[in-house]
Amino acid sequence: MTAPRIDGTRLLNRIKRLGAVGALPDGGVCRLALTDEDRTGRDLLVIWMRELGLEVSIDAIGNIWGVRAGIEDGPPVMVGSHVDSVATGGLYDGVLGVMTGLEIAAALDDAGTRTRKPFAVAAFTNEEGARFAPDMMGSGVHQGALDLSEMLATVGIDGAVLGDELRRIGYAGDIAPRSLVPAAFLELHVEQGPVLEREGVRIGAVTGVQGISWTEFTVSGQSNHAGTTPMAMRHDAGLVAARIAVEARAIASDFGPPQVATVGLVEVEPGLVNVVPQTARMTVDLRNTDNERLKAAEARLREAAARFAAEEGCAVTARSLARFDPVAFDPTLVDRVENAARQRQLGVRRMPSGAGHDAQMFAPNCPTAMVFVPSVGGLSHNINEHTEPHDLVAGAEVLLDVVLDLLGE
Ligand code: HGY
Ligand code: MN
Ligand code: MN
Ligand code: MN
Repeated sequence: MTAPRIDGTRLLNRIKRLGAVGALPDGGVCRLALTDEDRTGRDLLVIWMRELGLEVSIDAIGNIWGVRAGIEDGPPVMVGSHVDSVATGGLYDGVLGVMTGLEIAAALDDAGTRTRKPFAVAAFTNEEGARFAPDMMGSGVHQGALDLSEMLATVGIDGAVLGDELRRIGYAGDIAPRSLVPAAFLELHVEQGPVLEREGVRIGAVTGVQGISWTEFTVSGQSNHAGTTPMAMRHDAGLVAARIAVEARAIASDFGPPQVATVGLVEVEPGLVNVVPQTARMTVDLRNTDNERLKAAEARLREAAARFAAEEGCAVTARSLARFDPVAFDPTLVDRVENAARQRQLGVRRMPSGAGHDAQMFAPNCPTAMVFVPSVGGLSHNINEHTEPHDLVAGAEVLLDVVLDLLGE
């Protein structure tokens, strides 16, 4: 009996094949949640799961998981992530975690290994939140952090209703949320930041995920002639949006790391060169590992937005698109990730995650941990996202080692 081992070529081939779905002309992918490209990626995943003999389930928000039976019944050890992407996505964000789950199932089969516990591989709906906010939506519903009917009614940036899109692509399953709490949940993911590469460390033993706050501001002013309207008579919604953006940046510099602030979207109407903007819509993404600091940042931003609007004679509304508290992973499981890396003579360091992940939705309900591998140049949510093949495989091997221990217990 040989021990299960990762077949790096097979893993990299699956990543490559999924990367052809929604491929962009200059590299990278666009598989926005519940689009045709996402459906094609999902279909390929289900084919692979079935080829591996996994028992496939699809729940009411389209989460997909495949289970490999164990000697005993009961909750599986689950490995998961996502296959949807942002519009300028890379090949590895989310995909690495799901493909590694398939690879672990294949490695178990190759070795003829029967495990005490069942093993599950999962892909969660709309982890990115780019088309339909909030992010980590599928895993949030799966684990009870988000309400199914509320999420099904979500309207996307293109006006589509999430539930309609789910039915349209054929992934409206009938399994209710919270149908499965795994024995443990693990996610392998590219770091998406510069830390591991900068320090020359191969593996990140992720200790948790920082708090996330997404707010949409809508400013209403008055369109007017750009040439004839004195500055004191204007109600310039565009100016208010610009001041909010500058304030977001000031918050990040005043609070200092790890506080970050991102203005990802700014739209002004009518958006014409000679018309004072009537309305402006923008999003601000604030994150911090410390929840109290994040709340202070949110309060400062909303107070400033109201003040800027009042000074300009405009109205402003703020709508929360996502709000997740910081999450800590199971320290003993983080230890296992660290030890597994060391056993393989891989440099490893503990670190929080700057990005949100499906794993954070499992952390309150079962032992959860994540493994990071370096992102070249710290790039992600960018078509040039890259992780060296040997690092992708090393991450998968560390995950395999941790999962094998858990499957046998
Ligand atoms: O926004 C995030 O951190 C994740 O990529 N959804
Ligand atoms: Mn991701
Ligand atoms: Mn992402
Ligand atoms: Mn993730």
